[in-house]
Amino acid sequence: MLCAEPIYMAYQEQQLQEISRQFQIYGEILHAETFKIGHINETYSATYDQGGTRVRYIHQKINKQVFKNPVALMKNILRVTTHVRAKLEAQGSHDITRRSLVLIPTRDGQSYYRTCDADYWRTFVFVEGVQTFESVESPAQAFQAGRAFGEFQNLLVDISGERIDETIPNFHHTRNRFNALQQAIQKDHFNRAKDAAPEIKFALAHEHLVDVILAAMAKRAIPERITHNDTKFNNVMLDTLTGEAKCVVDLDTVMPGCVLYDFGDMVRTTTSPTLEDEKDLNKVGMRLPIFKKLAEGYFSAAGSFLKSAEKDLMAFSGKLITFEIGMRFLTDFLSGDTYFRIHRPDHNLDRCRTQFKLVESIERQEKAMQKFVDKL
Ligand code: GN1
Ligand code: MG
Repeated sequence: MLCAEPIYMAYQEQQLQEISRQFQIYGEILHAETFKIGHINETYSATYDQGGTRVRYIHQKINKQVFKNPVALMKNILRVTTHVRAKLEAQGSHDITRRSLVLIPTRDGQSYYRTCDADYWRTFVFVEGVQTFESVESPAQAFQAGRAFGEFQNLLVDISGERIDETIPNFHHTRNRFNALQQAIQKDHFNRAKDAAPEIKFALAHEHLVDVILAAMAKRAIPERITHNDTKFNNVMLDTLTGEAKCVVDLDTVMPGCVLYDFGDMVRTTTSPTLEDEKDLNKVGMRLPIFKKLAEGYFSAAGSFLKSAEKDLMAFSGKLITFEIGMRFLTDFLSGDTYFRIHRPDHNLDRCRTQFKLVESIERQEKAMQKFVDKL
């Protein structure tokens, strides 16, 4: 379960107070806490007193090393959340402010606030009565995760107008990710390749995976769609009482992509009982019953638009995306841990090992996984 851990707070309450004044929020911050969520942005939850009622908001500082164009990124998020909300309203859905993120505008009507240091901040309504989990605890949760992201993709199939901006170009370009790893191995700036010899060997031996989806997309057998691109299980908010998925969060990487990247990352983050950085590799593995529920949940929402070429690669996508993120962790380890926030030495290497162990587990069960999908 995700909790607000006051472990590290780069911004103190007073500074957050200053930032929060820029947004259309009434009342004063009573207290604020760091949210230990994600490896990239800085996130705080802040409690305000509004006329005697306590109300919470999320304040987030966008990592501008990773997101080079925060203005375009915020334009995407505003477009996507507005579109989703309008569709939910048209469908007569209830509980809409808990089913899609709500951006709070700044006092001058912008979706973000830019500080004098050129930092970009945004504010969301805090969705109450939901929980996020780092790993799946029941098949029902896997179903909910699949349904939530399937629904999200489905809500975006008809977004019209100009192409959504690519906030990080080639984000899931697995060939580029492989090349970046090769370069990091060659440079070996930090003399760490010797500590990761088996992982490097594993990665190089799996090069054949990296062009499969890219080739299908280049041939247009698989279409470009608007996808979430960071479908970790902890990006789904589940209702605390009913366990039903309410809302998907972390919309920074919503961009044109392939639905299989989303499904693959769900396989990666739901099917193993472990965390992404589990050190005991004996515990890491793809659980087929969980996979089945995930696929069922995803199909219940995405089945209406999926093409057979997409369906055919669903089990493969789990292996590919797990491999991709393993490569990214390994690249960052070899390059001095500059991208993913780490909390201990060798953290990125541990994360890579967990991913590669999961790739092996998927490899062993891929046929059974795809056989199940084929019947859906
Ligand atoms: C990063 O920050 P977070 O945890 O939401 C990364 C994802 C990775 C993920 C691995 C923009 O997401 O691509 O899958 O870590 N986001 C970016 O946990 O690189
Ligand atoms: Mg993210």
